[in-house]
Amino acid sequence: MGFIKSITERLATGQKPPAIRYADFSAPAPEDLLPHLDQSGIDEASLTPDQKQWRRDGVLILRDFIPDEITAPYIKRREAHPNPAGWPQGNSYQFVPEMRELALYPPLMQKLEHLIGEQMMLQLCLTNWVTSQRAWHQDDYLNPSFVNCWYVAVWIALADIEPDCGPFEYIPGSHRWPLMRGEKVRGILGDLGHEVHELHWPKTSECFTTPAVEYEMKLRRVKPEAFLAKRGDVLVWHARLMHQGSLAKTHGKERRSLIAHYSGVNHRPDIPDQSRFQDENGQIYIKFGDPTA
Ligand SMILES: O=C(O)CCC(=O)C(=O)O
Ligand SMILES: [Fe+2]
Repeated sequence: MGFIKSITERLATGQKPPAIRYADFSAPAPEDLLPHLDQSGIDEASLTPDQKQWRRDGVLILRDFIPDEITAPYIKRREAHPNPAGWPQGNSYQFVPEMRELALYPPLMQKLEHLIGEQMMLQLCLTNWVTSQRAWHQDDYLNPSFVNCWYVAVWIALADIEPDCGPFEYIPGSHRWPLMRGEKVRGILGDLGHEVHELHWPKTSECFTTPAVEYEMKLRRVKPEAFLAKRGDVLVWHARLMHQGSLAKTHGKERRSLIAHYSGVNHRPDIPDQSRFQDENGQIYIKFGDPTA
């Protein structure tokens, strides 16, 4: 069976299958544990246009969504940062109110709740103004496995995002693919003799996840789309959406954005109440480390 399958695939893809395949580090998503919009058999007619787009594509694109006066304070603060890579820590929003206010913009938070079905809380910001060069992955695998897609991320454009800067790329509909599992990826990495470092395993494991995902894309005959944008445009993406920070065609070209990640308030039993803080609008963010700092 393996031999015939591999010949058929080789004819379909023109390529030898990689030794490690997508199925080796993914699993069917446990449907009864997923958010409502990920369930099969829901009444499509009852959904809003935003929910329909989410269910179909795994993204919600909100053009011209954040007014300039809301992005301005963060842009000013970020421009003044001495490090061209921005803040190195993912929890920098704890110490930078301008970042937190942008990531917790109430109309955006309402959209997230509308898609996921519960209030979302901020837990990570990426502040680099060049591409992350993170190869294909679904974000859910970065979390404990009980999170099961009660997680979402947003890409907020802060200037024109052009094709050669290494834009965010995604595969529409890939939020219905099997779910990448962190423990499976770490298991394979260890078996291959690599160190499974607490922070670095998602990057180290790209040596086998990238060829496996690229092969899977060929088999499924799907092509990525790039998020080209203007200041104030937002792309919200599903925790199971296959995406990457593509390589810049013009090396080092600026790509001004704020990327923010959120978890559902009822799906993080590992994050204690003492680490959850509310801003003046009632939006929740997580403080890591000493919560009194
Ligand atoms: O650099 C990018 O656009 C993608 C970053 C990413 O994968 C993420 O924030 O989850
Ligand atoms: Fe990601």
